[in-house]
Amino acid sequence: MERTLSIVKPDGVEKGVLGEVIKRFESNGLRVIAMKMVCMSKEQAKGFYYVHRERPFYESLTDFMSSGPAVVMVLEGENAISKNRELMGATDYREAAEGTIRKDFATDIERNIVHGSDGPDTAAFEISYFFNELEICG
Ligand code: IDP
Ligand code: MG
Repeated sequence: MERTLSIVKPDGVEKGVLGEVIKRFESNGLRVIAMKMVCMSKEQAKGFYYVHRERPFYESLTDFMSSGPAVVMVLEGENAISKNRELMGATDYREAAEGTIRKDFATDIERNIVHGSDGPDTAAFEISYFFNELEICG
């Protein structure tokens, strides 16, 4: 069993695809073991995406992530990290495989509906960024 952090980003909440995204997780062996809606400040978004601080899109990305409500979740399942990445699709929706969340709902490389941890270390950091142990029902 593995855990990963998922975020339905502000564009996903705005577009009303929250339920559809969760449905895809649940029907593909990923269980939601923690969930809440958050309105990140610019500073909180910058802390979350600190790894990207040198990238040209850092300012714009953190403006976007702090622009409205997002839903953060801990998903648990077998190979949860790679399974979630597979369901999400490529970062750029134009390169995402058919049937993936980004292919189906994203219309912009930055506003791409979902976030998912990319490895065990980032999953541990990202889960602890939003949740304490009491909030995780694993
Ligand atoms: P990922 O979300 O698929 O793991 P990362 O490379 O970790 O992709 O990038 C984090 C986020 O930054 C992306 O999900 C997207 O919102 C944004 N992003 C990545 N590359 C670009 C870009 O070239 N232009 C604008 N935004 C980008
Ligand atoms: Mg990433």
